[in-house]
Amino acid sequence: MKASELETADRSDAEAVKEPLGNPNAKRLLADDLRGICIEAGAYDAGFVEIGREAFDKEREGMLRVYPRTRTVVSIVQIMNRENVRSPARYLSAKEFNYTLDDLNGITRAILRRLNAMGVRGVVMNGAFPMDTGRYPGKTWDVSHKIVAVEAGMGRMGLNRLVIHPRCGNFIELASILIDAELDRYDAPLAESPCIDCRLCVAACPVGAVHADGSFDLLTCMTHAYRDNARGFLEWVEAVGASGGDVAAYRGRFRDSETASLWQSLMYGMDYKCGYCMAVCPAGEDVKPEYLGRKQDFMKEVFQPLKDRVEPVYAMTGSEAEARIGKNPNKEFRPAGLVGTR
Ligand code: B12
Ligand code: SF4
Ligand code: SF4
Repeated sequence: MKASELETADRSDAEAVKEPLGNPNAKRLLADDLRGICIEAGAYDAGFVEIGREAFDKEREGMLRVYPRTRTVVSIVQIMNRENVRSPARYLSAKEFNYTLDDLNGITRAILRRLNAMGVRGVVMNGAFPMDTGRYPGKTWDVSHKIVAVEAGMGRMGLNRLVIHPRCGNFIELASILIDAELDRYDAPLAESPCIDCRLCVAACPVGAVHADGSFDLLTCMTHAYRDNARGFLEWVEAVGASGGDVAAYRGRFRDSETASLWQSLMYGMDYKCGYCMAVCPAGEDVKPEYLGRKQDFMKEVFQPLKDRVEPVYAMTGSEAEARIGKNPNKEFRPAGLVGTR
C-alpha cells in the first residue's frame, strides 16, 4: 500500500456532502467560553478551526460524511506521562497510549454533553480505534487529528511526523469534535515549529521509518509498531490456517511469546511495539531542559535503553528495514508484513 493509495482510498463516495448543511438554529459560541469548557472537562489544551479552512480541502469530505452540519472542528489535546512513554518496560508505554486515548474519549464526551445542554450539537471523533474496517486496507479514519491540531495552533509536526506541543512536546494524544456552532474567532497554526532538529527520532527508529529528509515510511513503521494490529492478526489467521493443525508448523511462524502478545492485545488494548520516535523527542519547553546542557545523561537515561533493548523487530524480508535491524545486535529480525495489504 502506497501513501497515494491511502490518500485516495475513500474518495469514491459520489454522494459525499461537499459543503456543510445549512442550520437556521445554529448557535454562536465565544471561543473563550468553549476553551473554558474544554479545560474544565480535563483537556490539557484545545483549539478551534472553521470547516472552510483551506488546509481542510482534503479532509472536509470525511468530516462532512461523519457530520454534515459541521461548522467548527475542535482539537482536543491530552498530555501523556513521558516517563511511561520512555520506559524500556514497553507494556507500560503501551498502557499509556491506550489509557490516554480512553481519557480523551471521556473528556470529549463530557465537553459535548455540556455543549448539548447549551443547544449545540456535534459528533465526537475517536482518537484512534475503532475505525472503519470496511475500507481496510485503505484509509480507515475520517478525521486526521494531526492536521486539525496543527491548524488549531496546538503544535507543529516534527521530523518524527508527530505533533509537538510548544510546552509538553510530542507527549500528547489528540482527538477532535465536530460541532454545528460557529465561533467569534478561530485559532491559527503556530508560526514556529518546536522541533529542534536533533534527529534523535531518526536514530532511535529500529526500522528506519523516520527519514532525515522529512519523509516518513508509513508501511515500514506499521509493520513493526503495529505488529499486533490488523495486518499482524491477518497473518496470524493465515498461519493458523496454513498449519492445518500441525502445531510445530504454527510455532515456526508464531512463537508462544508472539501468540501471547496477540492475546494480550485482544484482551487489554493494543500492545504497541515501539513509539521510540516519540519517547526520545526532547522538544517542548518543559522537556528541553532535560536534554540541552546535559545531552550525555539524556542519551544514557532515555535513548540508550531503547536502543539496547533486546527485542524482536518486524519487517519485510529483503527490505531496507531488515538491513537496518541487522546492524543492531540487540534487535532480532522477524519476518512480517507478508499479508494484510490486499
Ligand atoms: C494512520 C495512523 C498511523 C500510521 C501512519 C502514521 C502517520 N505518520 O500518519 C502508523 C501505523 C504508522 C502510526 C504510527 C504511530 N502513531 Co498513529 N495514527 C494514525 C491515524 C489513524 C491517522 C494519521 C494521519 O492522519 N495520517 C495522515 C497525515 C496527517 O500524516 P502525515 O504524517 O502528514 O503524512 C502521511 C501522509 O500525508 C502521506 N504523505 C506524506 N507525504 C505525501 C505525499 C504524497 C504525494 C502523498 C500522496 C501522501 C503523502 O504519508 C505520510 C506518512 O504517514 C491517527 C489518528 C487520527 N485519526 O488522526 C494516529 C495518530 C497520528 N498516531 C499517533 C501515535 C501516537 C502513533 C505512534 C506513536 C503509536 C505507537 N505507539 O507506535 C506511532 C508513531 C509513528 C509516527 N512517527 O508517525 C497519534 C499522534 C499524536 C501526536 N503527538 O501527534 C495520533 C494522532 C493518534 C491520537 N489520537 O493521538 N499511526
Ligand atoms: S513508532 Fe517506531 S517504527 Fe514507527 S516511526 Fe516511530 S520509531 Fe519508527
Ligand atoms: S526527536 Fe528531534 S528531530 Fe525528531 S521530532 Fe523531536 S526535536 Fe525534531
